[in-house]
Formats: sequence, C-alpha cells, structure tokens
Amino acid sequence: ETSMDEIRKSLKKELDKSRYEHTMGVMYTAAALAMAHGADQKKAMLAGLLHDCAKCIPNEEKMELCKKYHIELTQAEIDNPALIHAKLGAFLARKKYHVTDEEVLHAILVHTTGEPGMNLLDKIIYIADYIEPGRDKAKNLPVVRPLCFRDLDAALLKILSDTLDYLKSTGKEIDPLTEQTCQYYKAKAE
Ligand code: DGI
Ligand code: FE
Ligand code: FE
Ligand code: FE
Repeated sequence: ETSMDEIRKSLKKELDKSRYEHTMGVMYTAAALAMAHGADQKKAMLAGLLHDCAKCIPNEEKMELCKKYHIELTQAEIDNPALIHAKLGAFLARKKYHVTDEEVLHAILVHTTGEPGMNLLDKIIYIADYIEPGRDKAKNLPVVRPLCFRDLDAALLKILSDTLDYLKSTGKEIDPLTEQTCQYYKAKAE
C-alpha cells in the first residue's frame, strides 16, 4: 500500500487545484465524521483522499481505460461518463495506489450514487463528499452539516433526496442506483 503522503503528492499532480482542495476537505471531514460515529479514522482518511482520484481524467480517456481493463460499465455510466470516476477510482486505488482494504475500495466505488445497505464507512465518505467545507452550492448545507454529526442516517436521507431534487431540476439523467438508494433509506426511516 502506497503511503498517504505519496498518494497526496501524486494526486497533487493528477488533480486540478480545486479538486485537490476538495479532496483535502473530504479527507479531513471524513476523519471528523469517523470520530463522531466510531469508525476507523485511518480508513476514512484514505478513502476520502482517493475518492475522486479518477475525476480529472477526460471522459474519453475514462471510457478507454475501462475498455482496456475490462471494467464493465452500466448503461447509466455509458450515458453519463462523469459517473465513471467512482468505479474507475476504486480500480485505480487498487491497481495504482495498491490499496488492499476492501472497505476503503467499496466506499470509493459507491461514493457518487450511493447504494442500498451502505456500511458506516460508505456513508461517511458519501456524506463527507457533500458537506466538506469547500462545498457551497447545495441548498440545505447549514442544516445538513450539523445533522451529520448527530444522526448519520437522517443526514444521509436528506442529502439523497436533495440530490435527486437537484438532478431532476437540471433534467440530468438519474442513475437507477441513485433512485434506489434514496428509496431504500426513505423506507428505512419509516
Ligand atoms: O465527484 P464530486 O463532484 O465530488 O461528487 P460526486 O462523485 O458525488 O458526483 C457529483 C455529481 O454527480 C453531482 O452533481 C450529482 C451527480 N450524480 C449523482 N447521482 C447521479 C448524478 N448524476 C447523474 N447524471 N445521475 C445520477 O444518478
Ligand atoms: Fe466524486
Ligand atoms: Fe457525492
Ligand atoms: Fe468528491
């Protein structure tokens, strides 16, 4: 496994400035959430550090890499190549950064759409990605940020449903997994 320090140096080159700043924000926010909810702090930081490692690869190249390494894409990913960075990121975390921890790799894999039945680390990364200090666009951040530290599942549901509302308002295609994840946590809350 490559050291956190080496990964950071590599990402500083692979990512543009704002994405690198976002990455640092997610890494430290994931650590804080791990402290609040009794998760493994080191795993949270490693997953946060690597979650967007494939984000700055041009879409064309993302598709080519998936083809080359036989990474199967869903129809939603083919239609919205921006979604691919989660799956490709998990692949690169394993192959390029030699991460072997399956929980860390899984948290990277599901960080964009979520997935029904996420584990604690998955939720922490999904949420940290949304609330890190550099984010400012989502409408309910002042409510969601403190909620994440008190009630992880309530915060998760709010984020999922706000994300769906946002996607619907922009007319972007919804990945069925995003929809299923929201439905799952809605049903769980009832
Ligand atoms: O990579 P980040 O920008 O840090 O965050 P992310 O990996 O959560 O991706 C964010 C974008 O992905 C955000 O604008 C919402 C979008 N997204 C999430 N689910 C879906 C989706 N986009 C489409 N088209 N369909 C989805 O179901
Ligand atoms: Fe992402
Ligand atoms: Fe996200
Ligand atoms: Fe991100």
